[in-house]
Amino acid sequence: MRFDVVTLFPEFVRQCAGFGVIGRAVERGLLQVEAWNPRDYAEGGYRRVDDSVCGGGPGMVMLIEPLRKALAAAQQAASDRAPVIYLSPQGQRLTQEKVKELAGLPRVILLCGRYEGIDERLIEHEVDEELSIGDYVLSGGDLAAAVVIDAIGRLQEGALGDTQSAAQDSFSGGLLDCPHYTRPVSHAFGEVPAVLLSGDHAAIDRWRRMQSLGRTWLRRPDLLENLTLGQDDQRLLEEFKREHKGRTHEQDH
Ligand code: 9D3
Repeated sequence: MRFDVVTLFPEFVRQCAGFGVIGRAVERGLLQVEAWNPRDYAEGGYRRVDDSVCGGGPGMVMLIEPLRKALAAAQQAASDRAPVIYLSPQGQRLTQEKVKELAGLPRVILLCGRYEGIDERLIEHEVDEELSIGDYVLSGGDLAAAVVIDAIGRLQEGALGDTQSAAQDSFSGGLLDCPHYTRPVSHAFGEVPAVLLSGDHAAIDRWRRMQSLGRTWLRRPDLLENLTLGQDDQRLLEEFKREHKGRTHEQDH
């Protein structure tokens, strides 16, 4: 899959694509990330990419022309026409469902704004879709683009090792992850739960499923509301609730 990112901070985007799972996917040729700087397409000695807001008010708005030219260059860099996604607070919220959908595309162009945003006419003419990464205020779309590349990139076939798996992801099953432990089994901070040392794989699977259900119930009841639990899951969750009662857990309610 190929990402072309239109950004005033191309070095930031390139750096982000150089680390960890995404860096390895790029090295293996599973993923390509290219950055296009609208400043390279700006006119005059000052290479202006922004101007004051029409109608008055604070801040600046990104000019149409440098962005239009940078987008055209990004489109022409590959043979097929790519959908243009504008990262913006006004967009649809990014979800794992949306991530999976986008992961099936051969290519997308990510358009990043700075300042107050970009001229609405460019959005109307060039943007296919607007996406937000959540209800908080960032200073620009560049970090959001890096989030999108990370979430989509790790789903590319072969990007994750065999020990990790996209199928096991928290949210993929609509539930939060179970707790994880490693050595030492005994530590001043506590013991590893005995079931995990039992060698009984069916019991371990049941315990993990129960923890996932229980933690989702405690921490993200909104996720549980969107699921219909099977009979086994309902029993596991009831068992968790019984064990939870009478116990106090600082981070839980
Ligand atoms: C203080 C400026 N705000 C006035 C109400 C508007 C505003 C403009 C530009 C708020 C944020 C931004 C920059 N944000 C993004 O470009 C952005 C973003 C975000 O802020 N939150 C979540 N997802 C995204 S995607 C792009």
